[in-house]
Amino acid sequence: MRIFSGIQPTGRKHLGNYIGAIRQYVEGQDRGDPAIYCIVDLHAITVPYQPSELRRAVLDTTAMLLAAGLDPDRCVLFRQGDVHEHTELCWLLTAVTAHGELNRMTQFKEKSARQRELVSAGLFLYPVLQAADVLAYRAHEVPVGEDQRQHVELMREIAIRFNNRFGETLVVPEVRVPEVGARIMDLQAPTDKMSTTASTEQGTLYVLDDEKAITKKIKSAVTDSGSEVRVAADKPGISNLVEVMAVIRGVDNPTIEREFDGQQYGAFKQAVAEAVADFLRPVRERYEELRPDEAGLQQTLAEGAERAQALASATLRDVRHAMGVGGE
Ligand code: AQP
Repeated sequence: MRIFSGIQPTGRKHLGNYIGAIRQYVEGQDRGDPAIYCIVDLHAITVPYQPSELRRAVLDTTAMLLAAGLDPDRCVLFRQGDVHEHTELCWLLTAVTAHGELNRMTQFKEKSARQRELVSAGLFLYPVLQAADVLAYRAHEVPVGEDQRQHVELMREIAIRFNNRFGETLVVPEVRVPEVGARIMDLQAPTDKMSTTASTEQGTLYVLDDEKAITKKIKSAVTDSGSEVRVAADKPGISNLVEVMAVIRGVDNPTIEREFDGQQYGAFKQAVAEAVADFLRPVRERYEELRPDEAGLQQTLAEGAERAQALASATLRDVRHAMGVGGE
C-alpha cells in the first residue's frame, strides 16, 4: 500500500491541519510501503508570497511534521520543488484535464473570489499539480481533510481518463478522510472550516499556540444561546468543540455528550481548552527543539527528495512513453 499526501509550507499549521491530516500521516507510516509526504512549495506560489519567507516556512513545516511524529526512517519526507517530475507530470496531465472541471473546483472559486491581486493561472491549475503529486508515485491512498475530497475525486478522473486514452499506466488512488475531525471549524465562524487563509487569528487554534492563547480562543469561541453540550445542526460551535474533544480523547461524539451532560458551556469550554493544550504541548516542545537545526532539516529533505525522485522518475518514463512525448 503506497500512501501519498502533501501539505502547504505555512509554519503556522492549525488544529484542523493537525487533526485532519498530520495525525493521519503519522499513523500511515506503519501501513505505507512507503508513506510519502511532501511539503508543497510549488503550490504555495499560486497566491502572493515572499520568496525568503517561503524557504523559511518550508523548514517550519518540516520541523512541525517531525515534531508531530514523522520519522524519516519510516517515511519519505521531501520538498516538492526538489523533484522536477511533479511539474513535468502536471503539464502532461493537462492533456487529459477538462477546463470545465477545474472551473468547478470549490477551492478555486473561493480562493479566486478572495484574491485582491492577480488570480494566477497556477491557482487554476493547482488541482492538476496535486494530481501529478499523487499519480507520480502510483499511490493507492491519499490521507486528507474533507476540504480536499473534491481534488482527490478529480485526480481519480484524470488517472482513469489517462489510462483509457493511453493504456493502463497510472494507479487510481482512494481518498482517506478521518471519521471524526475531517473538518474542524473556525471558532469564530463555526459554519466555515478553520483555514490558514480565510480564518481570523481568534478563530484559529495554531499547533504552536501556548496554553494561554488556546484557553482565550476556546473560551471566546462562538456558541449558541442554549446550554446543552450536544452535536446538532443548529449548534455548529458546540458541535465543533465536541468533535475536537472526541478526537483528542479517541472516542465518539456521543461519549463526550454523555460525559458533559448537564454541564454549562463555560465548564465544557474549560475542559476542551485543557485537553487541547495537553494534546499540543508535546508537539510544541519538540518543535522548539528541532527547528533551530536548519542544516539537519535541509539534510532530511534532501535525502527524502532523492528517494522520492527515484520513484517518480520511473512513472514519468512510462507516462512519456505512453503519450509519445520526447525521444525513446
Ligand atoms: N479545517 C480543517 N479540518 C480538517 N482538515 C483540514 N485541512 C485543512 N483545513 C482543515 C487539511 O489539512 C491538510 C493540509 O492542508 P494545507 O495546509 O495543505 O492547505 P489547505 O487544505 O488549503 O487548508 P488550509 O491549511 O486551511 O489552507 P487554506 O486557507 O489555503 O485553505 C489537507 O489535507 C487538508 O484537507
